[in-house]
This record gives sequence, C-alpha cells and structure tokens, in this order.
Amino acid sequence: MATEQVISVPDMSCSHCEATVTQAVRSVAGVVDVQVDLESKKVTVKFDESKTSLEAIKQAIAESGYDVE
Ligand SMILES: [Cu+2]
Repeated sequence: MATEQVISVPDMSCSHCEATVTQAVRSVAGVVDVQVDLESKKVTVKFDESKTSLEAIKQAIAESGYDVE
C-alpha cells in the first residue's frame, strides 16, 4: 500500500539540489514517486510502507548532504 508524505528540505535552492535529492530518494527501494518543489522547498514522496519508511527516506536525503526538517 503506497502512502504519500511531504518532507521539508530547506537547503534546496537550485536544479542541482533538486536532482541530487530526487536521485537520493529514488535510490531507496520501495519509493514509487518523488516530486521536488523548489519554491516551497518540499519533497513529496510516495512509497510502499511495507518496503521502506519515512525515516529511511529522510536518512537518504540527509546522506546526500541536505538537512531535513
Ligand atoms: Cu542547488
């Protein structure tokens, strides 16, 4: 069952950040879809709760070099 969560990533500022964060989230097994909104600095992620968790996704973003709120 896929769920959708919004993660705030305040340090994203350009298309490079968008690409880095998108790739980091996509690399997490179980993630179905990733949308980055640079204006609101939010990442909307759809994922399979039986395969991953919000915490694991936040961890992947943090490991790519961006602080997660
Ligand atoms: Cu950037």
